[in-house]
Parts: sequence; structure tokens; C-alpha cells
Amino acid sequence: MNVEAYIALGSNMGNREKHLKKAIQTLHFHPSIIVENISSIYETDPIGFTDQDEFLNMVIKINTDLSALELLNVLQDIEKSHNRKREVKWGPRTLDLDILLYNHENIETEQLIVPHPRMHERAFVLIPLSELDKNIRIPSRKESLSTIIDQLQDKEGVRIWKQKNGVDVFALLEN
Ligand code: A4P
Ligand code: MG
Repeated sequence: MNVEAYIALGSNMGNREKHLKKAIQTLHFHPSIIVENISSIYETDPIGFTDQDEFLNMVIKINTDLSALELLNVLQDIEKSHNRKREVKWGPRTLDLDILLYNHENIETEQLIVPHPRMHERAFVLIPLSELDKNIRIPSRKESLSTIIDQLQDKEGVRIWKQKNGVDVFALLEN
């Protein structure tokens, strides 16, 4: 498993926490994916399309043998199994799974752009990411993660909802 990747999870419909946990469990059971670490869960004000319920957001770190496109396909299959519908751009969703980083690669294809093109402007992504690795660099960005976060406007819209406690990555998933 020689690739390190970071995935952002979001949900603002139905049992939000259950959608996030189920997705992580499904990834964990995939033969080509190891879930290495997970952030706390944050409750966040909706960005973009604001007339919708609050989100739960978190970020996880995985190791994988999958290519970036194979990983995207796995994530989209999981979204489908959560009955994800694409109706409103940036609108309500049971589960959104985005690839933030894939090693330190820059990828630009029709289906996939990595680093995720909007991650550097989103506190709901960068705050949980920095919890996992505050020194991580976003390829093609000069500034450090903490400098980018300092400059963000919407930080007060991102609040810890369930703190990850202790060393066990999966303790959060069990209760
Ligand atoms: N795609 C391209 N690059 C990627 C990537 N790195 N990871 C393509 C995943 N997918 C990627 O995505 C549309 C297409 O993007 C996919 O078919 C894939 O080929 P989608 O998930 O179908 O649609 P979407 O989620 O509506 O679009 P997108 O661009 O993922 O939306 P965003 O930018 O993620 O915004 N507010 C809060 N507080 N929390 C949220 O989680 N999420 C959104 C969605 C808006 N506001 C939010 C939140
Ligand atoms: Mg998405």
C-alpha cells in the first residue's frame, strides 16, 4: 500500500453520523485500502448553497494500492450505496466523498482533479485535515496549511461535534 491519500467526508441528510461511520467501515473492509487515521467530527455551516441543514464533516487518511481513478470509483460506489442523489449543485447530500490529496500528485483529468480544487478555501476541510497533519503541504500552494487556515473567513462555522479521543483510530466508530 504505497500511496497516502486524504479523503473528505460530508453529510447533511438523514443520520449524518451513521453515513460517515458506515463509509469509513466500508473503506476499512476494502482489500486495497487501509484506514490509517481519522479526524474528529465537526458540525459546519453550509457553504455555497446556504439554504440547507448543517453538515457533519471530517477527514481521513488512507493507504492504498488503487490508482486515483480506481479510488474515485470506489468512493462513488459508496456514495451510491448511501442513496446519494445529485440534484442541486452543492446541495443536500447523504454522503459526499472527495479525494483531497493523493500522495503529492497533481492530477487533472475530466473526472478527477487533485488536490481538490476548492479545498484551500474551505475551513470545513482544512481544519480536520490539519488535525491529522498540521505540517502537510498542499501541492502547488506556497503557503503552509496554518497560514491558509489563518486567512480563512468562515472558521467560526466549523465546530467540533465529536472529539476523536485517544490513540485508537476506531474508538470513534464504535460508539
Ligand atoms: N471530481 C473531480 N475532482 C474530484 C475529487 N478530487 N474528488 C468530480 C471527488 N470527485 C472529484 O462531484 C462532481 C464530480 O466531481 C464527480 O463526478 C467527480 O468526477 P459530485 O460529488 O458529484 O458533486 P458535488 O459534491 O455537488 O460537487 P463537488 O464539487 O464535490 O462539491 P463540493 O465542492 O465538494 O461542495 N458545506 C459544508 N459545510 N460542508 C460540505 O461538506 N459540501 C459542498 C459540496 C457544498 N457545501 C458544503 C459541503
Ligand atoms: Mg463530491
